[in-house]
Amino acid sequence: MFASIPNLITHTRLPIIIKYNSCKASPTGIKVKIGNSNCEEIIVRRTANYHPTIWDYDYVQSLRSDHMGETYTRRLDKLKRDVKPMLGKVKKPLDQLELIDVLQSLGLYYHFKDEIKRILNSIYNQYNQHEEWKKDDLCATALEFRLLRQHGYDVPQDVFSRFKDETGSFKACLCEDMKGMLCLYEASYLCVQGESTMEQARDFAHRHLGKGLAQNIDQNLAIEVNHALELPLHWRMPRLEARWFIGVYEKRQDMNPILLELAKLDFNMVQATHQEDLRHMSSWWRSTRLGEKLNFARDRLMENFLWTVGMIFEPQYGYCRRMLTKVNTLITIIDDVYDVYGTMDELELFTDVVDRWDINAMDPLPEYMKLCFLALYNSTNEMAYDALKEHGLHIVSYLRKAWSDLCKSYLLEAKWYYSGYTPTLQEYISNAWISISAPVMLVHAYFFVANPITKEALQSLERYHNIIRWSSMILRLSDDLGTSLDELKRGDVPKSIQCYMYETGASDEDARKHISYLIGETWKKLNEDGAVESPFPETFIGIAMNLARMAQCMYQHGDGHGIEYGETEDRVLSLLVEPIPNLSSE
Ligand code: LA6
Ligand code: MN
Ligand code: MN
Ligand code: MN
Ligand code: MN
Repeated sequence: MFASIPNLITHTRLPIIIKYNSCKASPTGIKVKIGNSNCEEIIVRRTANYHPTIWDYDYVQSLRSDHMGETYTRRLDKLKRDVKPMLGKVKKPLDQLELIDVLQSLGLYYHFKDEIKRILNSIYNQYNQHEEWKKDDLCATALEFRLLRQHGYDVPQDVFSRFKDETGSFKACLCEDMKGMLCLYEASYLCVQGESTMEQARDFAHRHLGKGLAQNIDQNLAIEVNHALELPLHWRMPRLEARWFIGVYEKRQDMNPILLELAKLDFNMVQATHQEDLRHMSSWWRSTRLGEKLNFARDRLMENFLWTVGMIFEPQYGYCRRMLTKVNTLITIIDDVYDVYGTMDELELFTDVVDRWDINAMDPLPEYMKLCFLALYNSTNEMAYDALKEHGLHIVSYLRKAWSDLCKSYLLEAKWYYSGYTPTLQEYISNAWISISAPVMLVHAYFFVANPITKEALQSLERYHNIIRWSSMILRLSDDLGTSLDELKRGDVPKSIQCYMYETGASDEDARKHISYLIGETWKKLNEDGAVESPFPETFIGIAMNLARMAQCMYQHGDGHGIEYGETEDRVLSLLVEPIPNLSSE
């Protein structure tokens, strides 16, 4: 029954220890003097064969978009002043919703937050009145549903009842309306658990969109349908979506040149800010010299920065992006310490030192772990110092607790690995949502964006509020889909897919389907907990959701975090390196 996963059971679990009788040429490793003999133990460690970074330091430092400075700022302000009245002028609800949707997709929501909120609020307030405009219009109904839910309004799934027939199925005639199908499909991802109409809607729309593609539908619509079927809007990384949608919007018949110019200019100006963040972080990363000293670990400054852009792109959150970049680089290398390089004894020591958060306890650590720990300790304490300075709050206990929980979860996986143990899926998941490191990222992120920091939120952080759990879970499961094959080859614990196979006897394909299904179910929980009252500010909830989106982006085609070339390289280029050409003001 388990024939398809033999390496789970037979893989060599113990680090190979070779005894040498003299000190002559030996592989680099830890040398342990055994008693009085001349014998040394050479520990041959695992290797992940991660490639060296493809992003040269000088190249990163040379990235300097010229979309900065007063000329551009003035033009941007002028365009914003032109767009604001448009939002006041559109009166018909459908026109309002379409304009809001376009602004959001172009990445411009943050400039018009107040105006957009006001409009949505007024639409919600007259929810059950004047329904003529949407009564027979599936797209209008779905668009309203999606936008209102996205902004936390409680809209019932029953709004779709009128599109069903007596048998309770969606009316067959609807499938002629491709745009309606697309709207319905995107809306269906805003569902919460137990909403059967929304599930039905998703299946129905998915089926007919697929059929529509096989027929001769409008070419521009086909591009949008393909895009949606690849990954729904609600699951997409916002910046990448903006970059893509600007190109789509440009080709639309009803395109508004002012909106287009604003979107392009804003994108390029935001990119210039990101480049500035990136240059600072690449200098910091180089100054730590961890990339060169820890040769076994992933040197992935660019990707670690890209994650932060996925989590929060708005220019005013540069501090958050920079600090999260530090957090991510530390996570990435420490994960490799546990998964690849460290011996069990070393890992026990390291976990203990992190838990005690005590530099006086560092002495027994091997050299490479001293570097890791002190870099972690110094960076974390520096962030805590910033919080003390800005908010008068001592937050070290929250940060070190998150790190300690992470290291303990890493250690448990290492124990499982060395003992050859395969946990049940449930047992695996109860540890793996922490070992994916999202709680560490999110706990830090809260302090970088919250103002004021509240007692309620601190308590929720400590208990790892559901929003943190669901976001972490989506990251974990997506990561497993993208990385577990390579991980098993190099020697690592069985991940969710393999645990499920082992437990149920399912094939790899079916296990992957099950994990994808779990991702969908977790999104429903995240939708629900993200919309109800919570002690967290909107910005933080946005970061948690975006982290889940970023995960789906990074692992969409495999290990986009570990492997820099290919998809990830393209994304870095289009988001962080290349400005959008053809600005009409140039
Ligand atoms: C992914 O690597 C990795 F390093 C993460 C911690 C994912 C989140 C990304 C960051 C830090 P791997 P593992 C920006 O697949 O060992 O090795 O948990 O993670 O499966
Ligand atoms: Mn290296
Ligand atoms: Mn790993
Ligand atoms: Mn790991
Ligand atoms: Mn992984």
